Amino acid sequence: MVEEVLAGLTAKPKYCSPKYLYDQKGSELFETICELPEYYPTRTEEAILARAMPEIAALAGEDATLVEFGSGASRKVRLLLESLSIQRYLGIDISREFLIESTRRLAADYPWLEVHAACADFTRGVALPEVIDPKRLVGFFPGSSIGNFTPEAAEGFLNSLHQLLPPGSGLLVGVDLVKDHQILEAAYNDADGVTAEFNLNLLDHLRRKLGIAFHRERFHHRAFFNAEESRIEMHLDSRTAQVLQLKGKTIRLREGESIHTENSYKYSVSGFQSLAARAGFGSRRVWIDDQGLFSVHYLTSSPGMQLMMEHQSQQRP
Ligand code: AVJ
Repeated sequence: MVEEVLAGLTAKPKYCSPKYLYDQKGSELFETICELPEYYPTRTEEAILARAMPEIAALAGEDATLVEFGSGASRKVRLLLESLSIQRYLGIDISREFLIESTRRLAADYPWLEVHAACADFTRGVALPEVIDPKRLVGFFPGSSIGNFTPEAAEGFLNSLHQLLPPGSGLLVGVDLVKDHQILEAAYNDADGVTAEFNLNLLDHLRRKLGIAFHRERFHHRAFFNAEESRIEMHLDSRTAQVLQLKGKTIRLREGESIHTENSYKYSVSGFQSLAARAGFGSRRVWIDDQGLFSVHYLTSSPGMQLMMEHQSQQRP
């Protein structure tokens, strides 16, 4: 963690991985963000999932293992567990206490469900714990968390999932869509300042974990849509010139200099489908809300096979 953070804070321009937003407090703040009126992704995705559930259940089939990447509070997965014939669930998250708490709750609420939890940073690659017999998996990657990766890294991540998922497996991914810039920017600059607090909490997290003496009032939250890159950028801007110390290294910030803390890429439906295709996935089905705010994709491995089957069925009289 020291090496990674130090590399980011001494780079030009400065950055810090968004995963450091998610300590216990950060995970809680994110849950609050999900309920904000400006933050449309969560409720929109939940509505899409609820409406698509019969179809998702049909696509997922019987006795697959459900694997959730970045499970957080494991709220959305409840929608799946209610409707799918799933006996086994694995939640993967970087925030340990949060993961344990939420998977415990799942286990209590669904007594028939075999629940596993893996505390891991899946951005560094994915492997499954040995208890998971990977016959057929349904991956669940909701919330447009995939938007935190650059498109290149997203492709790489999907590719590693593609190699992990045995044939017949599926991947259900939530992807936020490009839209009116005002709607996008409002979602990351809420009136109550919860997103600002979420961003600034990263400093508290680094202080606690690494002992960097941050004065959080010397920073402020800034988020905007970068149209060229099709992404929301979140930054912590330094209000003053300041010097920080980390493990004997000096980090200098100019007045107005920023630490780039998060990217949240926004895609078009076809843009995301071609990215998935480059990673080896076929797009089986996509659902979008009426206002075109958010998309949920059901991807399957072996797209070649898929195309062949569709072709054959078209040939039949
Ligand atoms: C969890 C990464 C999908 O990018 O919208 C919310 C995180 N950051 N508000 C997003 C986030 C600021 C969120 N993701």
